[in-house]
Amino acid sequence: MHHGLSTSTPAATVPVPASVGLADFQDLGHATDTFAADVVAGLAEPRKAIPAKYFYDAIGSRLFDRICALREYYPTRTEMKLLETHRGEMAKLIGDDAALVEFGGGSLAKVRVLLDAMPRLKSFVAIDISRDHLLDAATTLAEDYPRLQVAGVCADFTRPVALPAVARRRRRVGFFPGSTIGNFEPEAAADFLRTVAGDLGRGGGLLIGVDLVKDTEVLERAYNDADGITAAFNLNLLTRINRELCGSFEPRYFRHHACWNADESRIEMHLVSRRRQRVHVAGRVFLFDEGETIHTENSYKYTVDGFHALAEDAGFRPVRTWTDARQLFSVHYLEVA
Ligand code: AVJ
Repeated sequence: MHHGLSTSTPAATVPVPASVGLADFQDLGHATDTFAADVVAGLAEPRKAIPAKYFYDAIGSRLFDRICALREYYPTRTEMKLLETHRGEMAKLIGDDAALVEFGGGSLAKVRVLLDAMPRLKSFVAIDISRDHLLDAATTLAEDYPRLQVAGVCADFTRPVALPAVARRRRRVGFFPGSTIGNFEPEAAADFLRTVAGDLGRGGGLLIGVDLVKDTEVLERAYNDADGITAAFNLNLLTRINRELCGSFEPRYFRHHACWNADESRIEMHLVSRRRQRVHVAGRVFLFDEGETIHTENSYKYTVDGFHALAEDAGFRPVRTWTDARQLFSVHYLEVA
């Protein structure tokens, strides 16, 4: 079965192939690039900072895949194990009649664990800002699950998203794995959850992965791996700025730094200037003192109770929480209250 494909904006970089097995593909046109403006504004701040979402160019995405496979990086492996172990129970809570909606799907690898446990599920919607990646991943998924109606929406999922027809007049259950919620400031995390509750509507649910507060050594090792992959991931941001924004960064004059900030309950990543230097970006000049940093990421960690409080504050009711024996990671099923 094949419905018409609709694109609400002509922002396409690659045309949608006529024969893709998607029930629907929409581009809400949110993908307007603010990289230059965000970098220039962030470097002009007294405490220099660049949003973590800019790590993920093609090279950064590949480095992130390698991070996920590192011995030290426990979140991906632990979450996957939780999904595999408890998918039967998760499938019951989701329900075959629901439309499953993944926010920021990426490679759509994790949702396959759920789909394999739900052969009668009717519809799945993937929402992601990266149009070409989304189109690829969703098309492959549609081929692998021919009985499932698969739709894609290219959109910034932090904004309200009008869901496609396959998700209308159904109960909707969101899926937000990977502890991506940890990249939001707690206030913004609550705003995001409120927006998601609105997208899902009454009777909806949300299955969400959340990294937990734990031993400082375990946390810091996960962001300071012995192979230096996380360092390369962090430093790649400078290479990306050089390439895309006419930057003059010398990556060797910066070093990766990641540490646990207990007061804020977050891992912070920084790029530390090894010397006093000046750097050109997009026609502007920025001065760095020796030891001055660019703050590139916050990764907030929660306790189970702390996350429940946040979810409740944002209009969800915690229904079920799964954690591993070492309490490294948590997956929560929440209902729109
Ligand atoms: C994708 C945001 C969950 O915070 O652990 C991994 C990103 N940064 N190593 C995380 C990341 C450095 C990751 N999240």
